[in-house]
Amino acid sequence: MNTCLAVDLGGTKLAAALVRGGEIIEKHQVETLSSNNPDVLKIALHDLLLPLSSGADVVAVASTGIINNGILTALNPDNLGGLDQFPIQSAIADITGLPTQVINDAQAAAWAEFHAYEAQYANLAFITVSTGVGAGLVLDGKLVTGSRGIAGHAGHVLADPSGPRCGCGRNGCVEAIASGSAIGRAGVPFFGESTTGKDVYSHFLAGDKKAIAIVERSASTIAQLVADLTISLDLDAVVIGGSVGLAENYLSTVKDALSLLPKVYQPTLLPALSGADAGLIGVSLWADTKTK
Ligand code: ADP
Ligand code: BMX
Ligand code: ZN
Repeated sequence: MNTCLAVDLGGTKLAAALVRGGEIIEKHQVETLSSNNPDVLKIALHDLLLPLSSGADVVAVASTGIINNGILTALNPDNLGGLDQFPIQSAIADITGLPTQVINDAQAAAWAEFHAYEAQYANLAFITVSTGVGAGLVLDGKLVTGSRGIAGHAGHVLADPSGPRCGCGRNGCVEAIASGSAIGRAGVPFFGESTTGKDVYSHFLAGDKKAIAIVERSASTIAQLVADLTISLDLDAVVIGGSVGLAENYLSTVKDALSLLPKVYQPTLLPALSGADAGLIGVSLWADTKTK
C-alpha cells in the first residue's frame, strides 16, 4: 500500500501529513506566510515537507487557487498575500523528489466527504467557509475539476450586486461577504484594526449584536449559495467545512436561513466528517485513484 505525503495549502494554514489507506499517520501544520514573493512559500514548503518525504512514495497536494497543469493561479490573490502564478507542482516535486499531483483544496475536500459519507450522496457539493469560500462538486459519483481546474469556484458567484469588491475583481461575490476574511474585515470598525474572522466569531458566540449581524449575514449568504447550487445541479447533499463552517453554531445558522426557502432549494445539509483534514484525506484518496 502506498504512503502518500498529503499537503493542504490554504490562505491561512499550510498542513502536511503522511496518509496510508485514508488514515493520517503523522501531521504537521504551520501558518501560511502572507507574501507575494514565491521564495517565501518555497522555503516554508521545503522546511515542512523535507522531513516527511523520506516516509512517502507519492505526493498529493490540495491547494487554494485554480490548479491547471500544476500551476496555481489565484482567483483571489488577496488570499495569498498577492501571490499568483506559482508553479506548485514542480516546486514540490523538486523538494521531495517524488511524483507529485495537485488539485484545488475544496475539490479535494469534496472527494473526502463523498467517501466519508460512504458514497450515499452521488451528487454532493462541499463548501468551505475559511480564508475564502471554496466549493467542490461530485456529480454522478465523479469529482468534477473542470477542463481548466476552475469547476466549483462558487465562492465567486454573485451574492449582492451592491456588496463589497472581491479580491477576484468582481463586486459582491459570496466570498467578499461570507468568508472568514470578510467576517474579520466587517468587524474592524467595531473590534479594531487587526480583527480576524475568529475574533468576530468569539464575539458572536458571546452574544455581541454587531458580531451576530456579521455572522448571520455570512450564514444566510452561504444558505443562498447552497440553494443556488442545489437548483442548478439537483444535489442530494451539501457538506460544509472550513474553520468558520465547522465553528460552533455556524451550520445551524445556515440551516435556519435555508429553512426559510421553498423545499426544492433544501438539500440534506451536513458537517464535514473529516473536519479540518478533509483536504489532506481527499487529495490522498484522489491520488490513489490516479495511480491505479
Ligand atoms: P484555510 O483557509 O487556510 O484553509 P481555515 O479553514 O482555518 O484556513 O480558515 C481561516 C479563517 O477562519 C480565518 O479567517 C480565521 O480567522 C477563521 N477561523 C479560524 N478559526 C476559527 C474559529 N474557531 N471560529 C471561527 N473562525 C475561525
Ligand atoms: C478562493 C480561491 C479558491 C479556494 C477558496 C478557499 C484563491 C487563492 N483561492 O475562493 O481556489 O478554493 O478560496 O480557499 O483564489 P481557502 O484558502 O479558504 O481554503
Ligand atoms: Zn470573487
